[in-house]
Amino acid sequence: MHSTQKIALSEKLNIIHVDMDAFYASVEEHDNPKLKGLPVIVGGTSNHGIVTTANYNARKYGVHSAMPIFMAKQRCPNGCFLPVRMERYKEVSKQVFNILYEFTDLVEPLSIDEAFLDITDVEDNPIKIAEEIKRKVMKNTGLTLSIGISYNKFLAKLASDWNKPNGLKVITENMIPDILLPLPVKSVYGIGPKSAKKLNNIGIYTIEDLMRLSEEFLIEFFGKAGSEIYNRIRGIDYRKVNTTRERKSLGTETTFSDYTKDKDVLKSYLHDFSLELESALENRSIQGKTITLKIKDVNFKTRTKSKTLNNYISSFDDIFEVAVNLLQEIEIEHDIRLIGLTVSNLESLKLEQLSLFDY
Ligand code: TTP
Ligand code: MG
Repeated sequence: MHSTQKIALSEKLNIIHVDMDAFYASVEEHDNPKLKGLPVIVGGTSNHGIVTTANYNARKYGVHSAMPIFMAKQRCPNGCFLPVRMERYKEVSKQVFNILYEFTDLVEPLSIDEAFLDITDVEDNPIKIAEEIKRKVMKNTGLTLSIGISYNKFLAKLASDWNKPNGLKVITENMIPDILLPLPVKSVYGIGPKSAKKLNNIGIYTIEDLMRLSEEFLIEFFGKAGSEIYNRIRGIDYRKVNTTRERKSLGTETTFSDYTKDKDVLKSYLHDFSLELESALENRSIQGKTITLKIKDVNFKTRTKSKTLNNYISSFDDIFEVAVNLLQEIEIEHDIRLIGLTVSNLESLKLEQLSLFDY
């Protein structure tokens, strides 16, 4: 599928939408391989609960999110009904988001298993990026996800939903009519089930029907959102990817006025850098796992040495200790004109905000 989707270089396919497949159920299947191949329904064993999600096998029986458990049991009596293990899903979610942040800082989390990425500044081909995300997520978590690529949020999200599970779909501008026109009105972001019903009542079922309506009519019908909907069904969506984290690394460096190869002098710079980095990390509520020392000698030869730790650090003591060890390991032949220290592989403590999306 991927190779046949040739994309013209001129087209800016800069938005990616990712969404984990049957997320809670897939985590359960992965953690307990005995569940493989069986219909798995997460939401508890009590008849009073509701289904959070069902794996694709259980969906064949008509089980879906938000359905009462008793009904799911009627439809799928042989299903494996499991309790919700939120802490575990959050942990996996964090692993996934950390992978996304390796590609760009421009990540907008939408829920525990879903995000937009703006890849405008990432050099690789968008399909390569998507394949790499899939590969890394599989490697680190054992799970699959679906990815949509396009030039705005609406279309990227539509694309990720296109061939779930484990999908990868690109929507380019020339595909717009074929893809959009037959869709039911409810697939337009901004048209909820109530509005969809109202539209159906006046004989509007598909985007093609919706296209016949004037912008004025849509504004009257939807209020302020009418204009956006008018544009959206024509493939226009100006919404930006709203990031929760600004950067991928934090670093600081200095060029000396007096070149030196005295390690004690260099160490005193690392001391100050470590202090600076500690407060920069604290201000941004982030911590890092990788420390990189950079030196440039009088011949402009640059060398870097990095250490990636098993756990995240943010304190002066920890950063300084790693920095000094790196300095000991690096061989210095000539005088140094520049020294720098960077923390990367950052994790936002703000990712805890994902709990906002708990259901
Ligand atoms: P979704 O991404 O909507 O669903 P999904 O990942 O289970 O399945 P797919 O994307 O392949 O269609 O939601 C992500 C998780 O959020 C889901 O695994 C469970 C939870 N959730 C609820 O708890 N209640 C709900 O009503 C929905 C829709 C999801
Ligand atoms: Mg999902």
